[in-house]
Amino acid sequence: MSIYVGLGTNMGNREENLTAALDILERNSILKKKSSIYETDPWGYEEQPAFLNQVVEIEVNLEPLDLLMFLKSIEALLGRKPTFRNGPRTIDLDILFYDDRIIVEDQIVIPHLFIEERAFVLVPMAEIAPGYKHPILGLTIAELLKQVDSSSVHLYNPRL
Ligand code: PH2
Ligand code: MG
Ligand code: MG
Repeated sequence: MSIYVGLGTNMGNREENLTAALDILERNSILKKKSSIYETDPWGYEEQPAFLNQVVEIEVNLEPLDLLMFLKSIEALLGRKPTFRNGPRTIDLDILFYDDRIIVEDQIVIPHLFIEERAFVLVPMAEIAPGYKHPILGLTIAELLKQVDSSSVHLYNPRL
């Protein structure tokens, strides 16, 4: 089983948001791999603070839609308020991939949209799963990463 979840945050104490989300995730699933934390320029809507992004691999006994509901409940618990598409958020938890499943429904789209354009997803995911093949595009994460500009994604070191 290979489920990849992307985490993003650019409001409040960003590090604490990641830690709190991973704590809850860890208590309800098996956390198999965890990327480093990256600080990334906002993508899609640029007039907002920089994000921290991370990707984890989990194992969990939930079907995609149930996993989505669970992730949304974590977002709500951590105080996420609705904003707008690509807008600022306390914490965002996205199912990037669920094994090699392809799901396109009103409530859920897997693989997550635009992964191939988002260095803030590809860089952290390449750290933990470079060989994972995108089930629609047929290219690995490492191959997709080569095709994007990742200059706006920096390893995060809070002591700098
Ligand atoms: N999430 C978005 C839109 N833009 N940009 C960065 N750098 N990181 C994100 O997590 C992010 C974004 C929508 O979820
Ligand atoms: Mg998102
Ligand atoms: Mg989301």
